[in-house]
Amino acid sequence: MSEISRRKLITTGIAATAGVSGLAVAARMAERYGLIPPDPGGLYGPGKTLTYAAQRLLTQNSMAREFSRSQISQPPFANPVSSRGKEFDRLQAGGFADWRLTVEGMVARPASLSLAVLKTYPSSSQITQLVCEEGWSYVAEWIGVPLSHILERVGALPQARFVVYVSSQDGWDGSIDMADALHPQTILTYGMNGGDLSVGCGGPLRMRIPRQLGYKSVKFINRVIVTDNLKQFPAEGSYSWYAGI
Ligand SMILES: Nc1nc2c(c(=O)[nH]1)N[C@H]1C(S)=C(S)[C@@H](COP(=O)(O)O)O[C@H]1N2
Ligand SMILES: [Mo]
Repeated sequence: MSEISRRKLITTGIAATAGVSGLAVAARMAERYGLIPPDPGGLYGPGKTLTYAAQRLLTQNSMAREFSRSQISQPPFANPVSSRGKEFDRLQAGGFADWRLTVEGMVARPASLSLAVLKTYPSSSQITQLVCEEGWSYVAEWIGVPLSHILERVGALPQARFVVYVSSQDGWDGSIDMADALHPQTILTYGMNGGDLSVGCGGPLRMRIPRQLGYKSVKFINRVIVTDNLKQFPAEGSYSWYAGI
């Protein structure tokens, strides 16, 4: 589906549902409220475009459900992880003292942050459910730094539209738009269920985005890139780029 026809789909929809007279007004609304999803894989069909637009209109500021401590899954589910390579093993052997998170791209002050530094920033915790697209889920408590805090510290530029996060250990990357990047429940987690985030659960640092499916919560992240487009950043495997729940 071309960019033009995706735009037309949304603007026609807005004009019809909101009773907006004139497609030009609807087009301005779609632009203002960021309703046209990016098209990293070149395959963003009408269904997905409408899902994204509807979610953005209805749930821009909504919160993912939080659970009570007694609802935490026991024992916490963790997927087995394949080898993460020699460099990761070296960092792990050193207790991740040499590990760094780099923050780069459309930012005023690129940064390279140790775990110790991340832990001095304001922290946020959440008891939320991780939902895999394959049909299983678990509830856990995660603690970390809100991504919004990092973006503020490095001075994300106003033209920025997306945040890409990279797991150099196994090549599983993710990206989100600014609405999700700035959302208070989007956190870079270093702790889980009262302890450090184990390597088995994605340590030393894992993105947690409870408003989207589990595959957007990328484990072992060590690079964050702020950008205004996703052209060089393909979506997660064959999965849909936007996975709102
Ligand atoms: N780096 C990395 N992150 C990843 C994955 C992966 O294979 N590698 N799998 C994703 C998928 S599909 C899901 S459902 C969750 C699983 O999280 P868990 O291992 O805590 O159960 O992690 C996501 N994050
Ligand atoms: Mo998954």
